[in-house]
Amino acid sequence: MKSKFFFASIKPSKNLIFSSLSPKHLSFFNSILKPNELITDASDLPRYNIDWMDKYHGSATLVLQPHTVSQISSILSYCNSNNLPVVPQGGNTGLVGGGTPVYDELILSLKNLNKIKAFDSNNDVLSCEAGCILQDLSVYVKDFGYDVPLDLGARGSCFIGGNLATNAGGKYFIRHGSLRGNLLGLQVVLANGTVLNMDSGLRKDNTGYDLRQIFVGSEGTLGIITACDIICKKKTKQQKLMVFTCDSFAKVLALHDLAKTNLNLNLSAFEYMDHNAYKIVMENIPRIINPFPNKENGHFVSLVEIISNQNIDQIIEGFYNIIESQKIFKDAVISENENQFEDLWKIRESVAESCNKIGLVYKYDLSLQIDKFDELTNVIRKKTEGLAYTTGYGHIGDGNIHINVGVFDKKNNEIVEEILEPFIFQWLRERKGSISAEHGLGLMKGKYLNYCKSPEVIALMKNVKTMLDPKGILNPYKVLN
Ligand code: FAD
Ligand code: 2HG
Ligand code: ZN
Repeated sequence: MKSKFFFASIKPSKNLIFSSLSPKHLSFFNSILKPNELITDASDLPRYNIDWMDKYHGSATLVLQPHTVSQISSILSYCNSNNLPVVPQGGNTGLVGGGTPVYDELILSLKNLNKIKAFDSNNDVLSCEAGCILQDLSVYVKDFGYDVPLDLGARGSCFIGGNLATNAGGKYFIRHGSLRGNLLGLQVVLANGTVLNMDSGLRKDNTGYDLRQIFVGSEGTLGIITACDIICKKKTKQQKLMVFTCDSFAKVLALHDLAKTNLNLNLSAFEYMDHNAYKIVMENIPRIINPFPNKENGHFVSLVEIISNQNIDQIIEGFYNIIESQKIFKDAVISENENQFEDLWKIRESVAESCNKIGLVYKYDLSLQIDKFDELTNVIRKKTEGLAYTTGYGHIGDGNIHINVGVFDKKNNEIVEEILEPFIFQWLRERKGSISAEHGLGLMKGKYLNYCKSPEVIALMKNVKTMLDPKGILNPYKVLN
């Protein structure tokens, strides 16, 4: 019989070829790790076993926190020989249940592989270990006058290895493109302990298959990412954020179009929040100042970041005049200094945290034609009326919407999940969308992979998995479940 989570989803059945941790296994790990590299104390385990949303709960009794690649290689080689399943974990900020165990798989935390190795300003390349916190990398390259090609709300906790393992998107996709596109070198440890160094350090290197890329976005199911080389870009001298309210979603789309046409390479980010997303932030995050305190219901908020090395005010003025003459927006604010820039961004970045205050949140991170964003949000809102609070927000410039459905009363979690799944994935399939734009599949969406990949593609994915991890010890039950 299948067991259940404390919320509705059915757990995949336990794979019976896996061993459970025994004193013999523990003594092996003790022989290759120092005492402070193993966590077994019951009071320390929950923060590794429970995800950021408090939605996915594992029951690992051992967390390993090695400092070196050779320790990771020995750990994996041993786990592979002894059928011990392993969940790689970065900052544990993932939103699809990928970084926590489903049963008692052991957790391999990358937190001690946190050395920044070098920044090469001739080639614009940052070299670091996988456990570096994204924000630390950003601060480090800033001193050289550079930006890392990725930024997201979890920057203070997520690790670059986790970002690569999920191919995280974030707010600067328009400006920098994908993280995988900015990857130069990668070091990976395979399930059998083999260390792969794929770090030629060269910008151009067409020597056969690009094996680095199968590990990017593989969510810990094909190998453990231990180090990387990332291409960074020179900082632009000036940046400002314009925030607009619009009285219809059609006007948000018109604003987006005008921003692309008139700002061109000066457009760095374009994000939006519907009224519910804006409202829940204002009600739940006291440190945030509302720039539009008197707004009536029903408005949409767009954030437009502009960058330039010269005359940013002139660029902004030109753009503002065009959209004002076309009556695209109702109200607007423009950041005047670094603090205001950050405070305004904070509004958008606080939606996820605010939704957590409602109750259990069902998160849908979707790629879809942008003109369908609000339609889908309204369909979901109507279907769950009275049971949940629905927000629509996200990365308009990337065609990526986030719909968060926060259930008011936990007794209705199961009902809401049944209303939404697979309905939402079917709705997307009919419109050729993707069930995961940037968060990955994890435990949550592996079972719906066939909604956007053909049987032939899924079969090849399974073959790749079997070739690299024949016993399936790496992050079992995730992605291909
Ligand atoms: P974890 O959560 O620890 O792990 C994520 C997955 O990667 C798991 O499957 C894990 O097994 C695997 N993994 C981790 N490290 C490794 C490794 N070294 N080798 C192999 N596998 C590994 N995501 C976005 O894309 N865009 C956003 O804008 C965004 N904003 C967010 C805002 C908030 C407030 C929060 C809480 C999350 C947000 N996320 C966003 C989701 C999350 O931050 C990203 O998915 C992030 O990349 C996860 O990194 P992590 O280090 O926390 O990984
Ligand atoms: C964002 O863009 C993140 O804010 C989180 O990707 C989205 O919580 C979510 O659904
Ligand atoms: Zn996002």
